[in-house]
This record gives sequence, structure tokens and C-alpha cells, in this order.
Amino acid sequence: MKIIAPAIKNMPWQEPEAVSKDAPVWRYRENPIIGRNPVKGVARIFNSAVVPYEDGFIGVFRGEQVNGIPYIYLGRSGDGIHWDFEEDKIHFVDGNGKEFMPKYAYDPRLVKVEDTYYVIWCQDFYGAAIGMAKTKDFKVFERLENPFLPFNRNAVLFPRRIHGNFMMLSRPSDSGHTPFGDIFLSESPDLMYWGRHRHVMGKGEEWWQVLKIGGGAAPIETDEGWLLFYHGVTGTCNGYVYSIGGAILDLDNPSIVKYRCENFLLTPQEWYEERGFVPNVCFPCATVCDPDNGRIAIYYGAADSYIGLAFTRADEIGTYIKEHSRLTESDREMGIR
Ligand code: BMA
Repeated sequence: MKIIAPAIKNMPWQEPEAVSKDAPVWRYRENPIIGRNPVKGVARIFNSAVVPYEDGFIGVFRGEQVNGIPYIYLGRSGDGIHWDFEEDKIHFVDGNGKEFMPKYAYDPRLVKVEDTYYVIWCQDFYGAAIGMAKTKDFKVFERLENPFLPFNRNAVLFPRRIHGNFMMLSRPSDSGHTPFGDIFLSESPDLMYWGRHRHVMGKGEEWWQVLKIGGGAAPIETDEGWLLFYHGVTGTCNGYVYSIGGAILDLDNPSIVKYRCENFLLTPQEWYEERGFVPNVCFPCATVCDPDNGRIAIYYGAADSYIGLAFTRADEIGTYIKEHSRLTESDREMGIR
């Protein structure tokens, strides 16, 4: 499986210590890469997204302020591992340059399409819904129309248009902790009007993703389809457990799932994943990858308290997903009824 993306410099990377008996995904040994109280006024940073930028990396980070309200903070890094954060949250503006802040903002994704970077997050729109903004310089962040009606807490753009349209995965939900949820696809010619909604993937039959799923990192384009790292949730007597799953979507019609791994790729097992503000959460929001050698780094929120980094290789993960693929009937469909 070959990644189709621009080459990058200084890709964060570490070889595995041992050959994995299961999924070929291994954690960075110095995890978590971002600990508690990372910047004044912010108690925890987690569920955040990064992209290569200039000679290093830039990211939008979910910062849980010390008053408990989440906002998005900008961070910069030379190596994708050590981060410096701006002390002030990102100030969003409307089309006239006037401040236009959401009441809260969390779980940001960051995706470059053509020459523009898009931030997509969850915010209040008379209920939890998706907010969106664009920037070219990481100085001015202009809000766009909210793409979807409430309730929806989980959205990510594809890194390029398909058949001329922007494409977005999202997960409609309820206003609470949502004990259900499938991933849908919506299209837009202009990032204002969204339609042609299609069902992509339902919650799985496997126990680790039996309650709900949600799009995670922006899909990675490969010669075999869109490689998607998503989160799958199960419910236990002590609460939800969030694991990372993997699927490959059809390149031209991404509402069709070609392969979907029946095994989780990463599930909470380290102290920083099992112990924290919300225990047992691995929540992927971004990847960076190097097409020259197939290296992929996955950034994931851990226990709603930290950020972890994990690594894989495109050919190994592609083979693993295909060898362990188990599709449901609705995964194979175009997703319209
Ligand atoms: C989800 C979102 C995530 C969070 C997860 C676990 O509903 O709110 O931000 O990581 O729950 O608490």
C-alpha cells in the first residue's frame, strides 16, 4: 500500500522494540508527549490535530482550561514531539474580521485542502454541533458556516476534493454521551452547502466497537483506497472504552468500505491511557505520514488527559487490515436508502 501525499521532513519516528504479535502499531516509548498543565490556564491537552508546516509542524490542541471549559490552542513543534503552545486560545473571527468565538470548542481536526488549512471541531450551536474555520497563515482564523445541524460531535475533512466536491465524515449523535453512532459522509461544492449524505460505516459487530464509532484522523490517500483510523467504543459496567480501529474506504466512492479490521489497532493498556480524567480512552485525531517510506505517526488523545503518539507503516497496516477484514452488510453499500 503506497501513501499518496506530499513528502515531509523530520517525520516523528521510532522503530518498534519488538515485533508485534497483533496489529503492527506501536507506541512512542516516551509517551505521553504532552503532560498535564502544559500552559498557563490549561489543565490538560488531548484529542488534538497536527500537520506539517514550514520546516516543522503546527497543530490545533484541545485545551481544557482550569475553569473546565475547552478551547482550541495553537502549538508549534520542530520535531512533532516537543510542542510550544500559545498562551492565548485561538481567536476566531467572522467574514468581516470581527471576533466570533464559540462558547466552547473541543476535539479539533486540522486538514489542508489545496492552499488552505481547515479547523473542524465540536461546539455549541444550540446543542453540540460541528464548527469550522479556515486559515492560510495560522494568524487569522475565519469561521465558516456550521456545516451540520445539532447534534454532531465528530467531523473530519478529506484532504482533497473528490469529483470536485469537499468531503466530510461526521457522526450524528444526541446531546449527551451518545450510546449509538455511525459514520456518515457529506459533500459540498463550497464548504457552505452540504448534501448528498451517505452512510459509510455502522458500529461494528465486534465488542470493542459495538456501541458507536467516530471518524478520527483525516483519511490518508493510498493507491488502495482511503486509509482511515477511527475510534470504536464499547460500554462496560464502569463506563465507555475507546479504542483505535482501521478501515480502507473506496477512493472514488468513500461511502463504500473496502476493508475493515475486526481487531482494534490500539486499545487502552498503558497508564496514561487507562488512568486520567476519563479512564480508558485512545482517541485518534491526526496522522502525519511520509510517502517515501510509508511511515505513519498517529496522534491520539489518552484518557482525556494527555497526547500519545503511535507508529505504523502503510504496507504493514494495509496488509493487517485486509487480512483481518470483516465487513457488515451496510459497510458494502453506497450508503443511501
Ligand atoms: C467523547 C468526546 C471526546 C472524549 C470522549 C471520552 O464523547 O467528548 O472528547 O475524549 O468522549 O470522554
